[in-house]
Amino acid sequence: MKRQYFTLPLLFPALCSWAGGAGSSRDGQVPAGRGLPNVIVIYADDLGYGDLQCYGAKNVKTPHVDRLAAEGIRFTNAHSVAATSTPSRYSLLTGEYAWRRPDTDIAAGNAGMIIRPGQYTMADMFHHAGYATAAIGKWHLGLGDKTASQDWNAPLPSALGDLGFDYHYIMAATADRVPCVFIENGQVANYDPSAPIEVSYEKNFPGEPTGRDNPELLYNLRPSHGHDMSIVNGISRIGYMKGGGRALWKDENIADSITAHAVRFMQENKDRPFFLYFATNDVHVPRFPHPRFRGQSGMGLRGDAIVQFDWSVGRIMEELDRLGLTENTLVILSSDNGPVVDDGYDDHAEELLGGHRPAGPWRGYKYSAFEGGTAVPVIVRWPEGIRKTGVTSDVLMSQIDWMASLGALIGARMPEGSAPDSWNRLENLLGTDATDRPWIVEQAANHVLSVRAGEWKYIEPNDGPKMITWGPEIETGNDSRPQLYHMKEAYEQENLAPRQPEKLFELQKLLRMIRAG
Ligand code: NG6
Ligand code: CA
Repeated sequence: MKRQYFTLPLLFPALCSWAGGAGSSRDGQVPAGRGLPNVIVIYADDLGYGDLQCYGAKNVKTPHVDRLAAEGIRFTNAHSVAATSTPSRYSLLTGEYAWRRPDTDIAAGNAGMIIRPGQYTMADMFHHAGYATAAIGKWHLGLGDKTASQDWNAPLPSALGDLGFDYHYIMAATADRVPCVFIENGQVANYDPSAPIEVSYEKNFPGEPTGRDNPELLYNLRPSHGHDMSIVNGISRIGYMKGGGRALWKDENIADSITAHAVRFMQENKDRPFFLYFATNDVHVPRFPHPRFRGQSGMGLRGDAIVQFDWSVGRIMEELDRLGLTENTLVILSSDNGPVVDDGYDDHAEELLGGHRPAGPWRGYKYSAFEGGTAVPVIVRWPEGIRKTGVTSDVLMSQIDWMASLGALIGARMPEGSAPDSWNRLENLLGTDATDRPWIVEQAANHVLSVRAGEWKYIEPNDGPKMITWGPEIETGNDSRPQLYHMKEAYEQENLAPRQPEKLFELQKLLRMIRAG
């Protein structure tokens, strides 16, 4: 497929005269003090299409996200690239489909850096256009030059500085995976020399308690599936770790901590364009929101984590207002994959739903080849650049295109071969063109690919089980027969493959072509 970076008619001509970075308003005049727009990607974890009030959520209030939607565009047919975190994040930040690479599955906390330092990333793109760049929050794309051999007691040989981020304050993987410490600019933040850190995904360290052997040491948030290895803060995790001392995060403070670092980054860079990749831990397991959010949703810990997420969004928006940056900041809010209710801790999420539908109208959840795996909320707000606000768009969209689209926005010059799968769909993002992308690809947890084109969806056949085998009751979308659905109904129900062989053949051919690159 042809790259489309430079084909977009320049919507904001002076803004797109990238050299020098001095931008302009819509009409081409350069108002004093105005420059290229700041860009903030707010990337939630496992937040479902139906989890926000503006997407019809019940039992939880999300006023800040709703304000963002009221002042921007809310997309109703937008997709993450994959149904799990690591491949979605890889694709978002590199513009390359994760399934083109063999090593992009859910990463352990001691995975080596998956994006290679030589790859051109979204952060490189902003950095080279003169932006200050930061990654704050969940990373989950590996650190260090090799898997399992990181020395967490010293600066890591490779980290996000090599990927175009001027600043980072991140969790190596997820809150349910060790090491449970923040990494700031390539080394453990708040490092405690009296408690050296050791990490293994193979065996425990002698004498260290685990959830499996010492359940009496756990808070009442117990594992329901897996998650029975090292205990940190009374919660057992995936993987083993020792040490950490005062560097260990407190689960109830993660949202406060990353939000405070994001706010500080904005303050420090208020006078120059910045790119902030703000990847929240909410609403991934273990859900352990701060006490001030407890009981706020009526849905227990999962709902309260949504309230906490909304608070973080509100805090970022409040700071933009305070700094006078709201008008010229483009905020994109989304999630890395579809929702999951029970994801391995017994937090009563299932029984407390009370009619709430985390995936909205879609079938399936996180991990699934059905739409619920990758159908995610997407909200874009940019007061200075978006004319029609408070509207919805049902344009078919994939996060794979954000790199080239944002590149077009800032007039980036990208090296040949970078972001190979990303197309410039900026006009979709800004609401000036509602033409669907001709097709998008979705990746399920087991690498099964689906393609959406026009009104149709094809899921390739595979012999995997119909339900996830290792835990929660989630439909995988697997079938040994090819599946073809008409997407007029959101919920994939009737497999039309036997009745529509020509359409099936057309989509199979399309997927073969996409795979071949
Ligand atoms: C699974 C974990 C799940 C979650 C997921 C990654 C178990 C039983 N399940 O293996 O809890 O951590 O990996 O989620 O261990 S993701 O959103 O980061 O992809
Ligand atoms: Ca996720």
